[in-house]
Amino acid sequence: MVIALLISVVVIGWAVSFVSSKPSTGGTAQAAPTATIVDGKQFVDITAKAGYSPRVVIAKAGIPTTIRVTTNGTFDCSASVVIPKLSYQKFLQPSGTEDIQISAEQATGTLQGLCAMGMYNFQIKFQ
Ligand SMILES: [Cu+2]
Repeated sequence: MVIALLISVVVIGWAVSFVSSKPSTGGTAQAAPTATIVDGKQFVDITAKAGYSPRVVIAKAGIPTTIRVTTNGTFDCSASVVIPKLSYQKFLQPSGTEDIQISAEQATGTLQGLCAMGMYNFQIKFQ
């Protein structure tokens, strides 16, 4: 009796964890936009204005990538982009586009970009 109860608790616990973990992984993959790939080159579009959007982009690892940051009347500090892993730091024009080139070797793991003050951020997840 006790053993049967124990087994059912374990089975229910396993079923609950399986069911609850499945939508969360599927959910994040669907929610985050993916990078565009054209002729073997990858493009990640980020808009900088009062923060960054999208906040998370899923990209393919190991291929040359261009991060294209677009400003459009951006007078807040999201125009000053810092990408610590690339030792990249630049004040962008209030309106325009800035291409940040990443080599295939650099396109790995999670790349985080920040405003100069660190209050806004975006992530590119290479996978
Ligand atoms: Cu800031």
